[in-house]
Amino acid sequence: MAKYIKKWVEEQAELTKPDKVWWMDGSEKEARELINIGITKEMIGDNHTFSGLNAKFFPNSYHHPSHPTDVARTEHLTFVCHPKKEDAGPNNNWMDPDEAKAKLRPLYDGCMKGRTLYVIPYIMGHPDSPYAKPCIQITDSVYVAVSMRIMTRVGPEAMKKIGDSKDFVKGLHSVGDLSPERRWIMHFPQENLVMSIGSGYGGNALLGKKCFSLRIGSCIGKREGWLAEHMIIVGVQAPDGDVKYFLGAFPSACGKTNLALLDPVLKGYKVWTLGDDIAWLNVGPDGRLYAINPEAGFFGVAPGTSEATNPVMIKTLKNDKFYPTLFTNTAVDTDNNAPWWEGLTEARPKNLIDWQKKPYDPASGKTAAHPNSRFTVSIYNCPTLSPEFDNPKGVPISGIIFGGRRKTNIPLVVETKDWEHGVFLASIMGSETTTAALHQVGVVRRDPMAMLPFCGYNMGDYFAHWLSFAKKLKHPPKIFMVNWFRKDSEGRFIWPGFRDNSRVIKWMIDRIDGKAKGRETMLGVSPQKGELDLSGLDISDAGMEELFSIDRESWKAETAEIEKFYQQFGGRVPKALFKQLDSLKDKISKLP
Ligand code: SAT
Ligand code: MN
Repeated sequence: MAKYIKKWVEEQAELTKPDKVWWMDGSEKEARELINIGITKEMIGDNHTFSGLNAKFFPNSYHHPSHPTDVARTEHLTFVCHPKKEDAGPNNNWMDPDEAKAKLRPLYDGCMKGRTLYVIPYIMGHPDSPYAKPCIQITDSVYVAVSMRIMTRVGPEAMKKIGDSKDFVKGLHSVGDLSPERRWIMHFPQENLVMSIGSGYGGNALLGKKCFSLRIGSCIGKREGWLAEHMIIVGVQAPDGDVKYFLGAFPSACGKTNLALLDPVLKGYKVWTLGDDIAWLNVGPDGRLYAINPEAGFFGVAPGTSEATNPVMIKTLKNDKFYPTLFTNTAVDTDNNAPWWEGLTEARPKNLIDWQKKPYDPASGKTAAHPNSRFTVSIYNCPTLSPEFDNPKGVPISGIIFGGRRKTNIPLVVETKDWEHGVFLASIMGSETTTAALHQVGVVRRDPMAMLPFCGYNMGDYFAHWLSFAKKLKHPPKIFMVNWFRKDSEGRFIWPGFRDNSRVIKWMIDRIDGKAKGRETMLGVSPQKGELDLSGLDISDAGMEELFSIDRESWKAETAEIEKFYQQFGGRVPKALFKQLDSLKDKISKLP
């Protein structure tokens, strides 16, 4: 066996002292054994890790209740440990690597006593892809082991790919005692290492996801000349059969997953799904930008997902092709043992147990499913999966869509002037907060490229890395900025959104094909009157105008905020972006 893998695993076992070490082979037979362990043996508090759900509603489906305090990513406990603090930037929590390890060591010492250590060999990306990365994760949770098999490609191929090399990404995970007091998610970019303890939640514990594919991945990409991005990948097929590939980056609560599985309202158009969360971008031999989705599954938010809002996802969840599908922290309808969440059906079932498996009392004022309850399902179960998904080369990208949730300022759609201008607008993108719990509602939170919590190094350097692609790309994709969330003076959404967003994508395709002329605006090219297909849509001319209106005073305030935002990065924001900002300010001052 590959000697460095063996050595690393032995060292971790010496530290964590499990009763047993289990090398995963990634087979379905093994997944069934692991599920069975979760149903009969492993516990989280008073609950078993898994319980079987009714296959009539969702085949191969299992319910998983998490520890009550372990329901989301914990950004304040997430650190990126570069030797120098400035390299982590203000966008990351930082700790000195030696100090971080000294802190973690005693927590890992003996943490797997009485438990099984699962070794998960996995590949991010297709095994034959030149852009794929082989990795090894260790965990002591069957939930994590089974989830990794859905979300990544687990199996001996990863070991083969690593061979006798030292060069593989390492992840050490333990649920520890699940206490937020002893919970840490620490990244060591110099060693391609993640150490995570105290949480079993997706983004904290499935280390192939945000930890590796984005934080560590962005650092590797910086060194190797590629980009690890928080983006969906879709192919959009026009009535003539031509398929163009798009990337899309949106902060949370902007309908990213719905766009990845869109059923277009426009006749003859079809969306092919390649990814709903992460894209790795490389310049291909032909000078075009190529994207692969390093993952192999969806870890999606359940509440709000229904036949009406996302019929393709419901079909995905009802597909029995890939075993199994997990429902984490949803409620369960006890009359038929089916998972349920707010929004799945209009009427709430009579007899529910909540996400902690306690009888649900609607009078409590709480939701039955946790607001961040999730499903974990294989992408191979998706009926709109692109035939190109397993193409090791990835897909060539024609357009990149950046968006946010903004009631003012950002128009429905603009095409940026060129790569640099596109990077500028992406670097200032933001979203208005939607939940009162953490932030003031309606405040713009800047989230460049939707990467703020996921860029593993100083964001100023990240912008420079993005800009460097201008020279490398012979045929750069067009960069678009969209906003589905403009509101009128009475606070109502002007644009219908959802399936109607395909109208905007059609215009992008027309621009790429040179079929739409567009008109110049302060922010870039927007559709001329008549260029957006509005057939069958009830929207007034005044409404359409409002969707694209640019107001001088609120843009003045916006540029002042952008300047403050840039200044945080301690002089690392490239001059080219300050120049772009100056030129924007100049245009604003000339507005009527
Ligand atoms: O687990 S993920 O990080 O993908 C989901 C989330 O919490 O954002
Ligand atoms: Mn995400």
